[in-house]
Amino acid sequence: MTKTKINLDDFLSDLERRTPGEDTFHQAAKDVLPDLIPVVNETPAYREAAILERLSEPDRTISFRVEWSDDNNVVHVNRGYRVQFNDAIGPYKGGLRFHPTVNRSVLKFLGFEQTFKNALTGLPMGGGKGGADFDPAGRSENEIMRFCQSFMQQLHRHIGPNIDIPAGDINVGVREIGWMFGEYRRITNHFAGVLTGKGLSFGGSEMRTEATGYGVVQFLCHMLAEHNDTIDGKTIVISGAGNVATFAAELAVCNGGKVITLSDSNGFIHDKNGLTLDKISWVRDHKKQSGASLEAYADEFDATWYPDAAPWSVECDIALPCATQNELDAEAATALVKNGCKAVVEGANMPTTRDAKAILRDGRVLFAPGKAANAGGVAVSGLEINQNRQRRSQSRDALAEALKDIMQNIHSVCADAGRSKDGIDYAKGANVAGFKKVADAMCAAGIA
Ligand code: NDP
Ligand code: 2IT
Repeated sequence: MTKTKINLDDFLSDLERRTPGEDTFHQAAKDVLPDLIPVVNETPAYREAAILERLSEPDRTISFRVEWSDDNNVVHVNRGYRVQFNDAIGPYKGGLRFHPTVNRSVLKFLGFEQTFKNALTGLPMGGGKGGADFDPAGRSENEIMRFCQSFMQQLHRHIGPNIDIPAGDINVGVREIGWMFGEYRRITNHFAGVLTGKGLSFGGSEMRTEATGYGVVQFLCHMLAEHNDTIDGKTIVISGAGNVATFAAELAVCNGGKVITLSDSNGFIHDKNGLTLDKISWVRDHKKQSGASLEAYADEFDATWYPDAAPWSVECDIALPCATQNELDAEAATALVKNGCKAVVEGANMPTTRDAKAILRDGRVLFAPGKAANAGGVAVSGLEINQNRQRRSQSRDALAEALKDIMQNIHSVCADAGRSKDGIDYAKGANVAGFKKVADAMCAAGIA
């Protein structure tokens, strides 16, 4: 029987009532649902199967205690999580984040976004996210390794190559994945493709490290081409100084862009001469030291350090927020519009606040949402899964080509679904295209 049409305000207030205090998750829902409700109301099969009610509740949220001892044998307790959001189109897939701001709400927003993102890649991956409120800043290598091992002692029972395949995210890179993979094998005696982002010598994929940042710039180039423009000679402001930011900077520079900022949780650097590949590589080496600040860049090169600030007031053509959620707010968006910024492409997940997005829209700034623009990372993770299943590695060239094809396809799928007489709404296009794939799979699976 067809249910009555969904009303956005009623739906959101019911969601808020059922999930008190989960502000970041509510924010993601408010971003996405206005694009999905018209689709659901027009599609009786989606209403009858209560697709939206089911998609706004994760399949399950697992949380566990992680105990570990520091170098002085002091015992610490953190909280670990895995949010298995939706497995309609494939095993749960998504990163693990270690950061003091991690909580259930943050991981639910990330798992929700991941579900649509993974659908956009065209690969069979469901959505999940996990992590812990552990802060690795200032911790020794041994302490971080012990934390990774303790975390896996809990997580291992919930994951598997056909169940849930985590990867990295903030503060979890190839080193941490190696420690977690080692612990998984120690506990289970299984060598299985249970994590992606592994080192190349034990089942990792070429191009995975570069994939997210490179994919962001590839998406940007397609978006500019769609609007008869190119990246060549453009001034680019980037936030973050980690995996996504530095590889986005690298490909932007290789394609003729002039990157003039990077940032971290302490502030940002403004390098008027522009970053070079050598300077980017210096940043990567420098940030490998636990808790290292980007401030040292200003001493090493001819650049200015701005403590406790984000780079959005620096004049630019293009802005790439690549650090964390809600880092680009209304004030930042106002400055970008005022300075003539033409495009904002999200490397991070939900870095742009809702108010900021409205300001960018009114200022006619092109906008690409993270679930489309940063999907290159999880896409190559999907290719790592395939290589692990076949026990064969593909060449770097083949994977670089595959990444390019996937990013081009994501761009055209989002552009087609977001096109109207007013131009292209990439955020709407990404939401609708990702949603339909998951919704159709949920309908096909029936109701238990
Ligand atoms: P990294 O840990 O490699 O780098 C994160 C960077 O962001 C660091 O420079 C860090 O500064 C900065 N940062 C983190 N939290 C804050 C904060 N609260 N305020 C200001 N700066 C902050 O992470 P990634 O580059 O992997 O991830 C960056 C973003 O990209 C995240 O939103 C992540 O979810 C997203 N993403 C990552 C993918 C991947 O493959 N890695 C794939 C798709 C999206 P500091 O060093 O001082 O902590
Ligand atoms: O947000 C993301 O897409 C990631 N952190 C990557 C997830 C993955 O499984 O590679």
